[in-house]
Amino acid sequence: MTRALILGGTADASLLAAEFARAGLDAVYSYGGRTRAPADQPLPTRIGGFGGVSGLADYIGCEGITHVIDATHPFAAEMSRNAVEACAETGTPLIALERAPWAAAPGDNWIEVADVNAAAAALPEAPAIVFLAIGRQHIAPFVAKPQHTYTLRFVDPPETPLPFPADVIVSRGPFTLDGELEMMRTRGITWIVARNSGGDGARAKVDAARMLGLPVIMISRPRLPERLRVESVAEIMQWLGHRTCLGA
Ligand code: 3Y8
Ligand code: NAP
Repeated sequence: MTRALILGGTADASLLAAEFARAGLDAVYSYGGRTRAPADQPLPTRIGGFGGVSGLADYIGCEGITHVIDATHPFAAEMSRNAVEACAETGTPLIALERAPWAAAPGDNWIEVADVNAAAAALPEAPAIVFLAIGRQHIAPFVAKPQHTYTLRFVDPPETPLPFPADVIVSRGPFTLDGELEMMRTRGITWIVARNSGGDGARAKVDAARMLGLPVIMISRPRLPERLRVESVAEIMQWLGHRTCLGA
């Protein structure tokens, strides 16, 4: 009898949860507890870390989990690594639901960098108006470039003082092209820093940058251990041996 653990926190994970609920499958949806009011899911939901690899392995055993689906964000590297280790330890089948990275299209002006430190280093020396579309957790490296005017975008209002002066937009996405164009034009944005999240939920800023001819410092994804990986909910359901209404 299938009992799945969905490591969630993305739009794709929400689509998967809806399909599980429609199919009446037994599953638990898991958030890391990063945001104040995560979206409700149509499945029993847990919020918070497991306590590393051992905590996740214990959870799998105690909860009788038969399959783990890692539907976390491509930059949630620690969670994904822990899932690979805990599933190997417990002999639990694991699959990742992970959308393809965005690829630069004609007209894009991307500077691809390996991580957020390289992204800060890639900004120009001359003062610029920078939209940091990388959330709240990893903005400290930009302290090194105080000459710029920064706009940040967080899911929740900041609870602690920012490490540098910046204007904060509070919005959880998904974002629209018109909304991104409007924001960039009214703020006179000249540079954008983004993670290569992939998917549609945050793609609009990349399309808006191309339309406005703005450079994007694009942070490449962290390397993850080898694991079975698909890009669609239908492939997950097939993997579980369930036919779906998604035409699989
Ligand atoms: C808690 C769940 C949905 C899901 C929405 C997707 C789309 C919008 C793109 C920008 C970039 C960013 C950020 C982003 C995207 C979707 C999706 C996606 C980027 C929620 C959510 C949780 C989180 C955690 C949050 C991080 C932050 C990152 C904001 C819910 C809304 C910037 C990633 O305050 C914090 O600590 C926030 C932390 C991890 C990265 C960071 O370092 O700040 N996501 N985002 C999940 C959990 O607790 O397990 O609250 O409902 C989910 C979504 N975020 O409902 O359609 O599917 O990718 N999320 C990045 O750099 O790309 C926004 O502003 O343009
Ligand atoms: P991370 O750095 O990879 O994980 C750090 C620790 O947070 C994990 O070791 C685990 O703690 C806990 N954790 C993370 N995701 C969890 C989940 N879904 N359920 C239970 N515990 C979880 O994670 P992150 O990058 O901060 O991402 C946190 C959440 O936000 C994930 O759900 C992710 O899908 C979502 N998200 C992240 C980004 C991003 O840019 N990183 C973007 C959009 C959405 P323990 O070790 O104690 O188990």
